Amino acid sequence: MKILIINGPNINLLGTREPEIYGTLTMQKINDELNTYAKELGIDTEFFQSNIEGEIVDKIQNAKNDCQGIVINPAAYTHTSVAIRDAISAVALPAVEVHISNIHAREEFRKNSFIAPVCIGQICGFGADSYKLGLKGLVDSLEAD
Ligand code: CA2
Repeated sequence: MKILIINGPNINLLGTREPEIYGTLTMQKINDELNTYAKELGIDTEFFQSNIEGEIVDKIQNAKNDCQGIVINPAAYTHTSVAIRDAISAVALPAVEVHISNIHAREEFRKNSFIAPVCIGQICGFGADSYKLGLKGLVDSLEAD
């Protein structure tokens, strides 16, 4: 089983600013820990980060070829992107939306997600652990099918 892990805009800056909201771990450290966890679950992963909406759409479309599911932190595109939502719908791969912060406890504009309705679930508010929790939920769901 191979799962694609997607991170959206500015996630590559994690660990440099706003540690009170996003913690102190860098994206590379989060990915390294998630890769170790994925090995414990017995699955393969591919990591992708982009600050460009169209690149994320292309990556989701291509995932159909060799991945069984997607864990995605769409970052700011969560609240704006019909294109990423449509791409997830189009490929019909199970996806889990994850966020480091609790988007429901922040500004009003962060409470709406264009992506969550086309995902099998959403995990937010558990810091870097949100990725592990999202991956576990996705893998369990795939194995149950
Ligand atoms: O909590 C999350 O995971 C978010 O997806 C993070 C996004 C934000 O736009 C979403 O509403 C919630 C922001 C990504 C990174 O932003 C940084 C800001 C300052 C320093 C480093 C990263």
